[in-house]
Amino acid sequence: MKGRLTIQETGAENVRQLQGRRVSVLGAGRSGKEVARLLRLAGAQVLLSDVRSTAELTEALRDLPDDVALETGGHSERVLDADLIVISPGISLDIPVLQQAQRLQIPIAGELEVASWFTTAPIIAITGSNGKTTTTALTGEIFRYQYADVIVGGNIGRPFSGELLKMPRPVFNILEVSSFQLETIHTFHPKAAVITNLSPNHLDRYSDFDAYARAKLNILKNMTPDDLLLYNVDDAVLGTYLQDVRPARFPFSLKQELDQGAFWQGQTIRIRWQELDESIPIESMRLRGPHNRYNLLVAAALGMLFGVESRRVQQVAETFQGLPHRLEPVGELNGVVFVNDSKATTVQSLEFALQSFEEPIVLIAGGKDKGGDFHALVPLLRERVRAAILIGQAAARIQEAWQGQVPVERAGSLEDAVLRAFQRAQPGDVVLLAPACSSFDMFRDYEERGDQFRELVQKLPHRVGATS
Ligand code: UMA
Ligand code: ADP
Repeated sequence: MKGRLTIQETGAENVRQLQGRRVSVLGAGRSGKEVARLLRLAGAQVLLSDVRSTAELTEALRDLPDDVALETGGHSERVLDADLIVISPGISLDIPVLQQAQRLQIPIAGELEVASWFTTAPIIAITGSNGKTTTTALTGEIFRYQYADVIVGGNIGRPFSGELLKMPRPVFNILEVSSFQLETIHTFHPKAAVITNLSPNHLDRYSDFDAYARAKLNILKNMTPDDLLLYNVDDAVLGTYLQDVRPARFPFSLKQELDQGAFWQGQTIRIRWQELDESIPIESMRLRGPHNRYNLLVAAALGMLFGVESRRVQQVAETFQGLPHRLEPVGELNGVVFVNDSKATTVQSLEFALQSFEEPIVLIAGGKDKGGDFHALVPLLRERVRAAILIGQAAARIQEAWQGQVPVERAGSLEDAVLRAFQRAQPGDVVLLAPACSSFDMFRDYEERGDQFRELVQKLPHRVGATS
């Protein structure tokens, strides 16, 4: 028997150590399955353990390799019979079996950490409370125009492990990383890190905002002065957490011109960094809203810093249509436009969504409460929102915050909410689904919520007996 793995500084050493070692992987979702494969490839003996029953997991485990042992219906003591435990991001270090593992001093690493052992190509890691996925996707598009083998993965929905299995020798790794993933890194070392912004999120998992912010800032853990931190200098809260950081600081802003950093000058993106001084005119940008000006700015800055030609940025700005569930137009009926922003799961993202339209908005919000401050939005709501229709567990708390400021009503289901919103709307209005909450009280995830919204909008003409 080889004994416990001691995590070393270099990925190659860690990969070498995996040969013949017993590794328990917790969570048989997307991350767990892919990292199990990667571990097998490195010669580890893998046990994959999940709290869900075999029946529930049948579909998920269809293509699991035979030589991965499986435990379902809970994490037993078997998990502790390991030289390393690898966990999925959705699993908290506080669960009993992991507390026991910590007492027994069994090393624990997240999927992101383990995947990073398998590549020496530069990592560009993008985190923040909002805009991670869009910024990652835009950056990926810009890099892919120029470089053939670019991984775009991570929290974006494609585990890093799985992407490395498909592309073992990338030129760049562009990763969206979440606070959950950053809790369990040891050697994960980005060449460039982005923090898009910092506002309350996931307060159902963290004890307070500070704990959440600290998890995000763990992205800096192994970074050195040779690395770059791109950060939103307009975000005062973020600024308070960046007083003493090791990597070189690269600010970006929508509000001020910077001697060093990236900013907008009218319709031109300007990037200044050491000898680099690049102006990129953006004649038309398909993505709407001020938040997307941030997202493109960051993606452009990364492109310029890593040798992409500026015309690639222009091409992407003109063609990138955005991702599903992020300000996605899903239909129009009697002059009312319906927009699906199901991924707006925080108060801050709702704020940006409201700022993205000139037209009056009938808002559908609510869902599983993540502890956001709904009072903060009142001035903007009064300015932009004709009526708010509330759904889900958080409805009562939101109603309390908004009552008397804008017309508010409650709906028993999303279907009911769509109908009520349409009845409230006037031609020229936007019906916006931007929940400012997660979806898990009524849906599997934000995607299911957005998909149902799209379908309900498509069926609406039949329900109201109108023609579109
Ligand atoms: N499970 C256990 N034990 C537990 C808890 C869960 O076995 O105590 C099992 C579940 O039964 C399930 C599996 O763990 O089978 C799920 O693991 P997971 O929740 O980590 O889900 P994955 O499918 O691996 O997806 C994860 C990310 N999920 C979370 O962080 C919750 C995905 O981000 C990410 O896209 C994917 O890895 C690839 O990297 C989703 C997300 O909501 C989209 N992220 C949050 C966000 O963006 O705000 C952070
Ligand atoms: P994340 O991956 O961080 O959740 P997304 O790119 O998926 O971010 O966008 C989620 C929602 O957040 C969008 O629907 C939009 O309303 C909002 N959003 C996008 N970019 C930003 C940004 N830079 N700042 C604030 N809110 C944003």
